[in-house]
Amino acid sequence: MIRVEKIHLCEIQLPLKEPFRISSGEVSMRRVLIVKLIDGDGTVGWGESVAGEQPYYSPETIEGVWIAIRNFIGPRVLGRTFEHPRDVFPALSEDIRGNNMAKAAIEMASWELAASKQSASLADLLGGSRSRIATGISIGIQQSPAMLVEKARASAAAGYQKIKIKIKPGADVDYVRSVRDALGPDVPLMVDANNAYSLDDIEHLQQLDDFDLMMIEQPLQWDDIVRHATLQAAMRTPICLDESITGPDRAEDMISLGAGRIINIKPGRVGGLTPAMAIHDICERHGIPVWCGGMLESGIGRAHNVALASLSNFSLPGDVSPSSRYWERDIVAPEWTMDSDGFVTVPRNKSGMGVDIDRDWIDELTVRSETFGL
Ligand code: OSB
Ligand code: MG
Repeated sequence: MIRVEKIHLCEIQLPLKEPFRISSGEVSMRRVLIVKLIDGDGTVGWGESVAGEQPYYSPETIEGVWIAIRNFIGPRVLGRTFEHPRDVFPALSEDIRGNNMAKAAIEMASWELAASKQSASLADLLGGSRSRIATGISIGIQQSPAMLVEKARASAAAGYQKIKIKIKPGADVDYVRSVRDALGPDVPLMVDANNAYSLDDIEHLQQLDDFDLMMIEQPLQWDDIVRHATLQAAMRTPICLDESITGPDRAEDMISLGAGRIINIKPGRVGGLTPAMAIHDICERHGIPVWCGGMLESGIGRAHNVALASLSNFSLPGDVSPSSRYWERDIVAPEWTMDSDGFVTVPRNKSGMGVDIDRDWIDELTVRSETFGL
């Protein structure tokens, strides 16, 4: 049972080791909204919002999420008793449209709080069975095929089990061919276009079928399902949807329309862990493999992703790279690490998310904060 009495928000600014470029923009300073929920008995629950600074991935932004939590989402949980954290998402969603990233930050922190309260690991509370998560890397758009090849080669050598290449028109077929030629046929490769194409590009995209890619992620519009079905019918490479899958209904739409064969589940995009698990279950019933995506999360969001990815149908490597891939110093201890076989271990012997918060470091990184409560 949980009953939140206080919500603390803070924005931290974490510099990325190197800028991350996707088709819709670049980020070098990650502005992260951290949520701390405080229960009536003093237990805390941690979460983070995946919203970016600009609405270049989804309509939400860090500023908007802050306001949505303060004005609409926060008041739905404050002072209210929930028997189980699975009851939080329905309470946040009743009559509140969209705002998935704002909902997710509070929803995920509620699960973390509940896990801590019952001295269970978050992975155990979610019912995940894996002890370690197969890990892939997402490589941003590089200036030349040669630079991409260098990054991809280093990633394969580090043990990553999947290499995802960000693409856009002008940095696609030649770039992917260079990597495939350099790394050979056995390295698992995929691409992510973040909406950079339209159905006018069908013939161009068909060239990617030559490279034996695991999948092409979200080639068309961020909210499109129907056109992806047309594209999937014209391509051998499986389409994986990311941006378009905003909830369980969209997953069903993808499956029934044949708009894709794989889903990238990000709990932060779909409103939290409860809807993420619902999507997982739908896909499992339909034989659709899923994997856990990433949004350049700090160690807090990463903890949630790792716990979620321990569920059975997360059968493909996730974008859950270790802390050192992103940050000089993460905000959790121990930091997230990956072994040389490309696995991240699911923490089980600690209650809650399985890592400690480096509060001093968070305080140093904080640029603004706000507490509200009963
Ligand atoms: O499309 O998966 C994406 C990062 C920011 C916005 C969108 C995406 C990404 C990534 C990063 O691919 C994956 C990671 O966190 O390592
Ligand atoms: Mg993506």
